[in-house]
Parts: sequence; C-alpha cells; structure tokens
Amino acid sequence: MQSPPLQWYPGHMARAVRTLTAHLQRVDVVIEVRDARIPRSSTHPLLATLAPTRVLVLNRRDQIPAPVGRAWVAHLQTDDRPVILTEARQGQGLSQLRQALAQVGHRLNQRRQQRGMLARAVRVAVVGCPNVGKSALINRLLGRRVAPSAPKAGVTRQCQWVRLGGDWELLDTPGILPPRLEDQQAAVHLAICDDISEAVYDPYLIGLALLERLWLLPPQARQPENGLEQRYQLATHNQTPEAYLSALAAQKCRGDLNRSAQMVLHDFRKGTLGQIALELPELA
Ligand SMILES: Nc1nc2c(ncn2[C@@H]2O[C@H](COP(=O)(O)OP(=O)(O)OP(=O)(O)O)[C@@H](O)[C@H]2O)c(=O)[nH]1
Ligand SMILES: [Mg+2]
Repeated sequence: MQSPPLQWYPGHMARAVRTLTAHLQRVDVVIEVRDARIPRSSTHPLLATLAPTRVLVLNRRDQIPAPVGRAWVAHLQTDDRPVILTEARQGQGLSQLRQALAQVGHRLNQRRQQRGMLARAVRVAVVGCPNVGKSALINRLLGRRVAPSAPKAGVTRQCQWVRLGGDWELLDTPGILPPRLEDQQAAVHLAICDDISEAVYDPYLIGLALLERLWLLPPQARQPENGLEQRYQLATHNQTPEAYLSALAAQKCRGDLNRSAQMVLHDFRKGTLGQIALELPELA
C-alpha cells in the first residue's frame, strides 16, 4: 500500500485524545472551536459523539468574507447547538459566546436546585484542532493572558483548568486531529491553514495546493477578489498555478520554488492576500 502524503498523528496527540476524553466526562459544556476558513476540515469525529452541550465557535472570522461567515452559521446552526463567529485576538463575538454559556449555566443550576443541590460554576472545555485559537479565546474570555497562545500548531500540550472565579471554570486543551488520513483534502486544508505541524508536509506541495484552490474558488470566497495579484503585482490571467508559482519564484525568490511556496503560505496565513474562505457551505 502506498503511504499517505500527509501523516499528521504525532505521539503526543494520541495521549491528548485519551486525557481529553477523561476530562470531558466532567464538563457541562464543550466549546468546539473551528477555523472559519475551513469549518468542514477543522473538526474531529470524537467531538460529534460528545454528551455535554456543545457550542460551536468559528474563530478567525476576520480572515474570511463576512457573508461567507453568515452562510456558515446558517448552515451549521441547530436548535441545540448555537454557532458563533469570533475573532479571538480582538475579542469579537465574545459577548454572544458569554450569553450562550450563561444560558447553559442557568439551565444547569436550575436542575441542580430542583434536586436540592447547591449551584456551582459551569465547567466549560474548549476543544478543537491545533492552532484554531482555543487558547486565545480563553485569554479573551478571561480578559487576561493565562493560556499560552502562539502562531503554530501544538502550543498547548496539556489539559489545563483555568478558574474564572465565579460562574465558570474553563479547560484549555491541546489541539487534536483525527488519527487516520481518510480525507486527504481536509489534511491539505489543515496544512495550508497552519493547523498541522510544519514538520510533516512538503511546503512546495502545500503552497501549490493553496494556489490550485484559489484558482477554483468562486469570487464570493475572496475579498478582495484579486488579493493575490495586488500582493505580488503579478497577473494570474492565463496562468496555471504551477506557472504562477514559478513566475513568483523567478521574480521574488531567485528561482527558489520552495521559498515562493512558503511566501504564499505565509502571506495567506497572515491575511496579506485578503480574506479567503477555503471552504464554503455549498461546496464539497
Ligand atoms: N487572525 C486571527 N488570528 C487569531 C485568531 N485567534 C487566534 N489567532 C492567532 O492564532 C494563533 C494560534 O492561537 P492559539 O490560541 O495558540 O491556538 P490554539 O488553538 O490554542 O493552538 P494549540 O494550543 O496549538 O492547539 C495565535 O498566533 C493567535 O494570536 C483570530 O480570530 N484571528
Ligand atoms: Mg492552545
């Protein structure tokens, strides 16, 4: 059998999934954080099976066009699972999230009081793929930096309870990914968005995959539509993604294809190419 092009399951992740599963027995609410650029790929099958109330957060809403964000909310929202768009660095969308948590807390303590028990803090776990912004979201919810947060996958290595003196207790968790590469497109999208550790992929192939995706995306997925051309002053018209990457390498990286691919990835991740939604609700 041919080995898969992207292997994404480091040893610490198997451990993380085991400890996370144990911790999740004790929580009342799970906030599942996904990357708004790739809401379909940035999830884990384990999370669909969880018993506690789920709140779905699509973070990095600043990195996609606003109408696409709204379309995702309409697409994913169900009666028992609110979907909230956030920007964890600036703290946008947080009041809606606080409201959703307060509602769960209220219901929980009503039930406890009916059974003659004292009210207690709501236990909230923040879970999701690596680098989607879980720790940044926790820091914002708390209004101070308690959870380490940095622009690479695998920053948080352990489950960590963070007390929120009062109504909530928050659990920061390591990013988790599915163990098998059943969906190669999801793997590529996670790599493009820096949600898989850099060590496991070929930057040329992933940079090229990003360009291929940009070539196929409908105009509404990009804002501005010509963000790539604006950034590099190089027309995409009549070019294939490969030819574009070669032209970029020749013009900006002394012919080094790897470096030009890395430059495109870096610019995409920083938002310098504009707002780009790699996945849309109606597309596979
Ligand atoms: N543009 C943008 N960047 C964000 C947002 N939220 C977080 N970030 C940045 O994304 C990077 C990753 O954030 P973290 O909070 O470390 O992500 P995490 O999910 O805790 O990652 P792991 O601990 O590795 O699983 C950091 O550099 C954050 O500043 C957002 O809404 N928009
Ligand atoms: Mg973290």
